[in-house]
Amino acid sequence: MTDTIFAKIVRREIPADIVYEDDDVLAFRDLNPQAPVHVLFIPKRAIASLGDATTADAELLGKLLLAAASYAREQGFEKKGYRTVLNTNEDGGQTVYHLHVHLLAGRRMTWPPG
Ligand code: DGP
Repeated sequence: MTDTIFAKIVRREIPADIVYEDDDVLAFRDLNPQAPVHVLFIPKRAIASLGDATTADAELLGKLLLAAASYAREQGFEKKGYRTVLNTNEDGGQTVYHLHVHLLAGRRMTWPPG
């Protein structure tokens, strides 16, 4: 897959407001926030899109979701709730082809999404 802005963030080649990191996952604030809290959880080992993930990535995908849930809990959003989103390819609204989970919190979300 081609290099992306998120791979550059993982390598610390460009700055980001990093809020969480472990061996496999990096999380940083979205540059264009759509909610009071808008954090992106990405695997350090890049996967372009959800459609490119395989069973070998199952644990990594689980870690992304659990990291997002853990951060939301720490930030006090467990009771009120929050939204996690994975945009996939063009119709899904994906613009950066390094798989990422959006965590949106701090306002009431609407459904259906735009
Ligand atoms: P998506 O549309 O699902 O591929 O989401 C990509 C998100 O990434 C979008 O909400 C804006 C954010 N974004 C794009 N470039 C940068 C960047 O350089 N830094 C940060 N922090 N976020 C970025």
